[in-house]
Amino acid sequence: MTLFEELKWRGLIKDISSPELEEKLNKGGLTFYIGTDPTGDSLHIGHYSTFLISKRLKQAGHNPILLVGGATGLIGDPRPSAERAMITKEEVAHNFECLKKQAQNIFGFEVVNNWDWCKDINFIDFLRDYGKHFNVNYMLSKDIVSRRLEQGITYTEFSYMIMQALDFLHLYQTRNCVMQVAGQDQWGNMTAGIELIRKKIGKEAYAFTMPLVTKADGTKFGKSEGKAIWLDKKKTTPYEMYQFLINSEDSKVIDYLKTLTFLSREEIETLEKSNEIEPHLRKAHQALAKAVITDLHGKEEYENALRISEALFRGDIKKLSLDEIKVAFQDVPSFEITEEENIVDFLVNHKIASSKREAREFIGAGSITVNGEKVTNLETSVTKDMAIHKEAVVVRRGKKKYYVGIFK
Ligand code: 383
Repeated sequence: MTLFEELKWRGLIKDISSPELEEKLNKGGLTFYIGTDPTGDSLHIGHYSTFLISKRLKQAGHNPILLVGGATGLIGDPRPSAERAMITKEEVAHNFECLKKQAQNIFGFEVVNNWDWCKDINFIDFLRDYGKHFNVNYMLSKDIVSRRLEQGITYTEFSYMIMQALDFLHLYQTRNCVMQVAGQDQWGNMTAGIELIRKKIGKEAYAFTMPLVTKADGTKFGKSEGKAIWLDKKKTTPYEMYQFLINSEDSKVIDYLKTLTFLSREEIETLEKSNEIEPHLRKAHQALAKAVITDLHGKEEYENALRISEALFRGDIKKLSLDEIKVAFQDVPSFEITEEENIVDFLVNHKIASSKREAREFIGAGSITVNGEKVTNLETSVTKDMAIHKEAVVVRRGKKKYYVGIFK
């Protein structure tokens, strides 16, 4: 398989600026860049697939540059929905440092900052040197701008594409960077750069995009119950990421293996068969979680996440450390326990049941477990001695609803 064929097979090619690019990609030796704006203090899983392309291209003999937009982050790439709220310069500077460190850690490439070449461009020069090459009609016809016309777009955001275009020109001139890679939402900005390079220096530059990674219903992939899945393990624990990946839809898991991992075609095709004929084994989902978490956070973090998940699945909660319990249950309702009490009172006092009658019904139906053990006796007391490490009481109501009490 050539590089281009592999990228196609993985579903990483959406738009391509010129058919010549296929041969150039297969040949190797291109310097290219991929950019992100410091709008947050961590990359998230939505960025990850695009950024991974830089690793794939590097392995195939190309030279990646990662751009974190200290200047463009101050302006804001227009979103289809609405104008962005401006973030402060201090916040952009802080986010820049976080993203730079993170990108270097995960990808190991050089990071550049467009602030370095934008900060000294004055307004008159900007209009004369760059603005003059942009016909407003051309700018209005860009998808991202035309979608905003009805509700309006400020001059600030309207100018964004010129900034991204001048980055491409700058990197072309200073680094011989001839290609830009991004997600499909960036097509307009990238082609603006190609045009600028052609007009200003008469050179041909290239770009390709990858399709948006989606869920089965076509919506964006990367959120779990409204929360983004971050690459920073302080914001999304490896356990949370494990849960997110292991719960991927069966119909999408193979796509995610292709875009988010370096597993080979043979390995992925074997998993694809398994996903078809023995989906209950969830081999593809497990391989996805293992590969992504190991690549991002290392083997040990993956094994911890797996251990927590398996302990919860089997009801072996007692084997977990207090820290693991806190990680595993960080999103479930939690409370402090101030005294030992009878299980019925306990369930009512901590709002696990709405009345004593309901509490007795739950227990009678066998739907209450405490630290993995089913409670059947209405006289049971919840004591420090039964708490895990004499501190934690994990209550499960029904199949899925968890609560965690911590003894004071
Ligand atoms: C800024 C200056 C450049 C080149 C690129 C940029 C950033 C770009 C952008 N990218 C997105 C972001 O920052 O807004 N204008 O969140 C996302 N990317 C990548 C990918 C993606 C895009 O970081 O499609 C998803 O992750 O391109 O939305 O000179």
